Amino acid sequence: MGRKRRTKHRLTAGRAPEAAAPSRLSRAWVAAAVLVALAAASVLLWRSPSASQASPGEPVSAASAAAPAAAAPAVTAAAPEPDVRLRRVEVLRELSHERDAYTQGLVWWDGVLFESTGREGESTLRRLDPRTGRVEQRIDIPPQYFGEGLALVDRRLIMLTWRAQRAFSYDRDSFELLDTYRYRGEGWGLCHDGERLIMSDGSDRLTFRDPVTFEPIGEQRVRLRGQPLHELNELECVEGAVYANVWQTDFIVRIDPESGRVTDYIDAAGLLQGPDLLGAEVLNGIAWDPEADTFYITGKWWPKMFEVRFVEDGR
Ligand SMILES: [Ca+2]
Repeated sequence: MGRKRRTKHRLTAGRAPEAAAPSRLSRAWVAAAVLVALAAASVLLWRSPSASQASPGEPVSAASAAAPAAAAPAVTAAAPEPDVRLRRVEVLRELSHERDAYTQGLVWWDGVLFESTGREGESTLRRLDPRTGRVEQRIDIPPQYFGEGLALVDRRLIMLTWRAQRAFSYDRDSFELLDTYRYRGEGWGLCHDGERLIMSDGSDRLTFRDPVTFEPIGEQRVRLRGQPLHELNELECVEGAVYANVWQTDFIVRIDPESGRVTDYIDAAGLLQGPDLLGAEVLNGIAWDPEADTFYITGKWWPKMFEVRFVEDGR
């Protein structure tokens, strides 16, 4: 993957005024020490697991997949600002998830789940029974394409590809290919808020698109505590907000798409345990069931899917 790693959340201590009195200098050193501590916490919070150089298409070992869970305590230590709510996942139910599903997109609609999966030669579009996780319908995507995010617009399922700069539109019921759209850049996550499509590309940018023409109609940069939040991946539009899981972490953020501000920070670490981690890759896939007001969460090659709620973190 040719994408450059980005420097994230760099904090600079800044110089103390040269003519400052000793007491002011002391305060400056204390402030500098606090900033250094914050920077260290930020590095802990945002460091990638051992698979940091892997692309979304490269398998990651179970140990790597488990790494974000081990890093979870750093989140608490990072002490988010009061305006970012820290929440956790309450598991309501577990259901099975096909182990060959390298999940890239997940959408709930009228009692069914639609899922897109990735990797060249293995990408698929599926319909699942959310009561059991069983695959009820499936088509293969042409092998040269690496499937990515998925959104439903009326009767059309729109599926991104990672680097081919094409999105495919499929009939919701028959999975017949209806149309192909072209776009620039990478395709990661996609959701439909009822009026527009919202798309991520692995950066901190959300691009708004016309749901009929797929043309860009605006964009928003996402910030967590004032800092750019990169590697936004699978998306879910929920009542005016956008939920995104962040690539290579077990964290989900709730974003206000109008301001770009992260309002909620959800720790989803530890969903998979023990043998279920074997061969499993990162968390990816988030869908909202508006009837039950619950979320479905899974990951790449995860053997399970979880129906959950996001609740206040009482820790
Ligand atoms: Ca989704």
